[in-house]
Amino acid sequence: MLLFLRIISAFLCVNALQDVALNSDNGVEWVVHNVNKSILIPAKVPGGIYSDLVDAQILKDDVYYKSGDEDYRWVAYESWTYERNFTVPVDWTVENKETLIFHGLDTVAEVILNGVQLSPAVDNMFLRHSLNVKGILKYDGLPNHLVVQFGSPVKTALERSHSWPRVVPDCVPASYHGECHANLIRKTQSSFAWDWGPAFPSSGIWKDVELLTYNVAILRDVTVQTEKTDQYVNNRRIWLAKFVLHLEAVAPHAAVEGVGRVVLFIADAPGGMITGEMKVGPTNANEDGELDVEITLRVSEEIISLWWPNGMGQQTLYQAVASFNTSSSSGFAEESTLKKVNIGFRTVELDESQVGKNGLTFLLKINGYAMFSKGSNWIPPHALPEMTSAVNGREMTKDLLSSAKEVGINMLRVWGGGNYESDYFYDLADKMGILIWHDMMFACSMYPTVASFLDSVKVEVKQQVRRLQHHPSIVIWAGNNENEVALRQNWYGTGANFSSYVKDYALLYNLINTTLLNEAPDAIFLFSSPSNGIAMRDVTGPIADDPQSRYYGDIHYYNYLADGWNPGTYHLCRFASEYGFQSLPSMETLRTAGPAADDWGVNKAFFQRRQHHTGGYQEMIIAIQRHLEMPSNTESEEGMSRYVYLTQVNQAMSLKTETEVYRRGMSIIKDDGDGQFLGATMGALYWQLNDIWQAPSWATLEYGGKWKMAHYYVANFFSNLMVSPWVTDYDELQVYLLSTRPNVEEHVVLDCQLSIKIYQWSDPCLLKKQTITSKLLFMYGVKAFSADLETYLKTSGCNGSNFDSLKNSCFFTFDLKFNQSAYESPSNFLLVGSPKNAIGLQKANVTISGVGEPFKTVDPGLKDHYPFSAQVNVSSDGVALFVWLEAQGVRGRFSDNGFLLVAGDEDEICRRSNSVEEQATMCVELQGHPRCSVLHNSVRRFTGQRAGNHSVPANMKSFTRTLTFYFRDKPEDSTLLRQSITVTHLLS
Ligand code: BMA
Repeated sequence: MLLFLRIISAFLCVNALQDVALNSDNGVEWVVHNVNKSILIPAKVPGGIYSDLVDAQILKDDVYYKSGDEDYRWVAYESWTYERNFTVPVDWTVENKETLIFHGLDTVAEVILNGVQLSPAVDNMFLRHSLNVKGILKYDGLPNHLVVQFGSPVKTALERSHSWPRVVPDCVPASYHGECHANLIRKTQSSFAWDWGPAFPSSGIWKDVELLTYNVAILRDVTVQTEKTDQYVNNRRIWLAKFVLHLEAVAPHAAVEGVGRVVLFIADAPGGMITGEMKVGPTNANEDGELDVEITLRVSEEIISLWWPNGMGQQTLYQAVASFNTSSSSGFAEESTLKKVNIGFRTVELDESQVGKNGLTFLLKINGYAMFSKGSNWIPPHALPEMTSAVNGREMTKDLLSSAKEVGINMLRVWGGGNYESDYFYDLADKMGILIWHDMMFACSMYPTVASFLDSVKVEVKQQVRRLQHHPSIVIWAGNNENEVALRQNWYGTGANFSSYVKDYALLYNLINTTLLNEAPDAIFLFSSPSNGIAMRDVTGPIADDPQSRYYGDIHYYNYLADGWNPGTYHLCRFASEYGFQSLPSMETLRTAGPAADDWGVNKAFFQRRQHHTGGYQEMIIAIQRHLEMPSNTESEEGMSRYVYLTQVNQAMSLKTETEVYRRGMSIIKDDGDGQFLGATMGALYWQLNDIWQAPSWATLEYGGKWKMAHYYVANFFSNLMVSPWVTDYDELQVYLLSTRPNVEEHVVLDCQLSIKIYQWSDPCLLKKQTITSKLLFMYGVKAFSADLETYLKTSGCNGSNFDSLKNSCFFTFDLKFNQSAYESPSNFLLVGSPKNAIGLQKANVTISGVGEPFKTVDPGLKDHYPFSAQVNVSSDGVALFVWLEAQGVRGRFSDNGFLLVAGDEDEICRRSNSVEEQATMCVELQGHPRCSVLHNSVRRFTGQRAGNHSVPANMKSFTRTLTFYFRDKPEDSTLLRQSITVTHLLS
């Protein structure tokens, strides 16, 4: 629990380093009360006021239940005081430093010990506060009384809006049902509400508290830069691991004497480790009481493996233990502190090279290899910060990150309106190979530049970067979310004072930039997302002419009015760091929010309140109507359930379409006619991975972790090798074979067979198949096939008197088989017409035909997350589209979902030979099957019978696909899954 471990050299010696936790799990009770003490209840530390009030049943339900966000808002307007008594058992008094350390206080507070107000002031939840208690702390078992008085965060922000210069926007849009002036307080910006989340402006001691006394200096943080050199020993390249041990001395300019050590455990090194040591002093700390000890280790490449992102190689981590021992010649007993970090050897570059007349690439290279960043955006997984901590948020964090890894995500952007996450989060990202693009916590706002605010931000950046820098997963830092584009495009009415806002903008983000680079000289820092990148900042200054330029840096792209299923809606860019579509979470998840029977309906107050994006429901309805049949009634539980399903189909299809545009864009360089080149797209991070509560949002994972349909689609469109078909705006069918595998492997060219299969909506059996032999190139895309769509449909046997009806009669599936057996890619499909216009699209009977007994999952990649699995058969007698299986009440997921179900070549329903006689006989058997109607004449000719008079054997009518269900928990009852699965498809 403590941030560092302690070794007391002269144990039981007084006058030495001591620390003790003051959390509630250490045997002493905290209480919390409001001002007049009408509420006085036990409290948890670390924790938060909403959780305390729920535990004490002052708030009757989970905060997300029904209208909790509205009913419980009073909590945010109160001032809350946390108190406890404690004793210090032995005489701890030391000559020098006695501090009370709060690792996180949310947010504006006064801390009072034994009646004395401690300093410095506390007003930033992202800071660790070390408060001097020397002369105030009582020893020898005497009672100490500790009080933390939080001011209402909402009122504090409001008060600052009166006393500080105005900084827009004043409030979040009314549709968020939020609070005002979040930008004036250093607190999770989305805690005052967002377009996907509720306002729960919390108060509390949300991280650990400890009491620490020492005489000379402690080791606070360790940063490490791994650097690949051009030096060789025995022909093997040398890496440097440059450690900086950040010491906190007892006082500014205090003299420090001692020894810093680093032990890096590498199994193949002689003795299993490499060590380094640095003698210090006596040396004086700086004016902040800090002293850095640098220790550089030389590591031959021979004994290490590189760290790679997910999908590019292994994530090899090495443990380093850094320690600092003060020397007894300083006049005090030795004090020793140590810290463990896992490090990885990898290089990161952001390649911004010239493309065309004006334009730069924006591509990450890891270990020298270009990578396509595939990922999403991370928001706080809960509105209450205490729920996301390393202790309470472990299970949730692991579940969400595992779900990201399983679908091929190799990068997450920790979005700037949320939090700096727990150490646990970044440890997992390191282990899973999920690169982190880290925004600093500023979003969708202008920010103050009053001195106290800037001072606090400087400390925030320094502390957070020192805490996080060693993680190999963190590769990019950005100053904020969308503040540059907001300023350039006058989102918040900054136009009239543009130059003064630009000045303030530069002041804040230059400060952040300098502070970051001071701590992490090799860090990649972007002022904002989106931005034109680093190189262009030298040209355009802090605010680019067009931060959304498609020729530079990253873009955010949203277009809710255009057709999301049409690739022509999207534009090539260098890197899309945000794009997305709303959908609703499952009925099962929505039910946990407690809607009453008459709350169901998108126009009902209950669901209106949860939709914070103005016009969101209507936008989804319009999008659905373009391609699917919208239920006439959304104002009932049944209507909502259909609407939920359709919103998820629309989100999945739109995200698939847009992401495939970016993936094909990797290998496209297209002259836009102006001498500038579009394309060379090297990243797609969709908005957003996870949800904060049960509400409509852009997330692909629901609150609680359940996969929406779109998340199953992510697994396909982020697969390393894939086939990507599309129709150009001049009606050419093009099929790309795409690879995001780096060229590090044995093969750079794979021989493969592309099968293009054409089906009619009226028939689950193949109409025509064409197989093409092609090559697939690693880290590239090749156009393997193109044809005029109209001609292709006609010559394939699709029916239709005009192009539109041709497009609506047939659809395509695509398979890729590799000669090299180690490689595989998922199938893909292409709907050239809209399902609702499809000619002959019929109602298929889709059933769950068998659910097997659960067995232990053996796949090494999945067994930690899903210990058990079971087989599930899905049968259909016709084409079924967007087949959606749900296991209600059982946590887990299917191996595939939301899929297109057609018969395979081998299915009996399609058993045919070239002989017309056999076809005719088959049709007699398959009476009623649509395919047979066209063969009636042949049937009569060869059998002398009318096709309609024969019965069909049951087993010939349908075809079956087997899926796996992966359980999150060990199944208690094997019948539960069987009973819980429901199936929905387009026309069911
Ligand atoms: C982006 C994000 C968020 C927002 C999302 C959806 O611009 O940065 O601010 O939630 O759009 O509107």
